[in-house]
Amino acid sequence: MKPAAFRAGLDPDWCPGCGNYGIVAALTRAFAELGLTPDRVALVSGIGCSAKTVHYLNAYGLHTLHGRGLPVAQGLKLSRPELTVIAIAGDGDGMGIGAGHFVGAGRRNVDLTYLLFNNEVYGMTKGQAAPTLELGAKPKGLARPNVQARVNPLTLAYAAGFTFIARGFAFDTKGLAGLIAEAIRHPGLALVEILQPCPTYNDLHPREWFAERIRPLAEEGYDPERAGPGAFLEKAEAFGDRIPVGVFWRRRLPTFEERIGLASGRDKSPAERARALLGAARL
Ligand SMILES: Cc1ncc(C[n+]2csc(CCOP(=O)(O)OP(=O)(O)O)c2C)c(N)n1
Ligand code: SF4
Ligand SMILES: [Mg+2]
Repeated sequence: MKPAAFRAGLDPDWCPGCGNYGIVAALTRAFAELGLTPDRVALVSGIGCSAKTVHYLNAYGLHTLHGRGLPVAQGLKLSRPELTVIAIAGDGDGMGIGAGHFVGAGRRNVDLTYLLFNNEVYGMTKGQAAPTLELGAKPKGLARPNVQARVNPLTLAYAAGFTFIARGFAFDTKGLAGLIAEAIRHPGLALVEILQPCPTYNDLHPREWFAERIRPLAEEGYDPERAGPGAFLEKAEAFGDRIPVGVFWRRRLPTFEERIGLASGRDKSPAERARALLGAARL
């Protein structure tokens, strides 16, 4: 199927220039590259501008509660393992109210993909500081500079146990699509942090600011399967004149499904597994 087949046909109500448009383009491209079909993909989101993504794609979609996308996505994946499950969160949704679920999910390593849209603000509620905003920064939505320190989604994911950790840029459609496809292919919990300009509330980091700074890790000879914690931290904490993008960490460890004996293949639903076990004639 072509990427356009994954578009729902609704016009997004995001602001002009929002990075979310680029993310939708990358997502549909990744699904097409992987040969997926809409009936095999489920998107689960919390609340925020980012969370509306599920409405604009032609696939199963669940728009849940603020910070609660991950628990719903994990439950869905365990009950319907044949689906490609994508959890979508904003930086407020995922690193604020949903941060406990982020850590808990890292410990489990359920086979799903988690996309964190990082615009450093609470876009939907008019630009308050998100947990990813740097201490002392003052984007236009804030009356005074930010008084809290920043949390880094990549290093928090490492500490929690995510087995695939990547970062992409919303307007690098090809590069981001490649990262999302790699994350989906990875057996286990995969994070893709997406640097997402919010032109309405974050004037500090517009599209051009990121475009001048992003540097693909692959061009620096960095190997996410061999890099140790020190090399990982050095790359993950670089956020200035050079902002690395790409895969930072990849390890093949037993998934939650494998640990509890659930995994009999990614492509079998519970009904299909039961049929295989008991014999089609008896069902
Ligand atoms: C329990 C609860 N608390 C607060 C809110 C209000 N609220 C809606 S979206 C949001 C933050 C959105 O920011 P983010 O997750 O970064 O998403 P963005 O809009 O930037 O994509 C908040 C605090 C809510 N909907 N539910
Ligand atoms: S407020 Fe920001 S994140 Fe929300 S739609 Fe507008 S530009 Fe996008
Ligand atoms: Mg946000």
